[in-house]
Amino acid sequence: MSHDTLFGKIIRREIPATIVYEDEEVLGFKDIAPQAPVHVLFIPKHEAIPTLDDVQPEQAHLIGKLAMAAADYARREGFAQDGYRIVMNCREHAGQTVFHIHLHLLAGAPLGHFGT
Ligand code: DGP
Repeated sequence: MSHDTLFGKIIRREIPATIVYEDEEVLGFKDIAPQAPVHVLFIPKHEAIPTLDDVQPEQAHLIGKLAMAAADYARREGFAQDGYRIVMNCREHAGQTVFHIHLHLLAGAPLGHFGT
């Protein structure tokens, strides 16, 4: 699926980002507008899927890859024991603004509860 967004430009290094994690399938970079002391976005590098609702069964493993990348990063950076939150926004009511699926990792302080 080809659906280019500014995250595609970050993957291709066409626009700058602070990249903090990379493996074969996943790129992790700091959010430009952090909502917590640690706020990193994890995205699939090879498939630009617009939303979670567009993920096909054969692509489902990518969601696990994003979560495992976030967990690996948390362990590596030393805040896994204190804890963290992962969030994926889907479409308008969740406030999704970039239509290339991404997992938010939020950490570094106690986080407020959320919902509305
Ligand atoms: P969402 O609301 O789930 O679609 O979150 C998109 C996030 O992307 C938002 O927290 C801000 C971040 N963001 C938007 N543009 C850029 C950018 O150019 N660079 C970086 N690093 N983050 C961006």
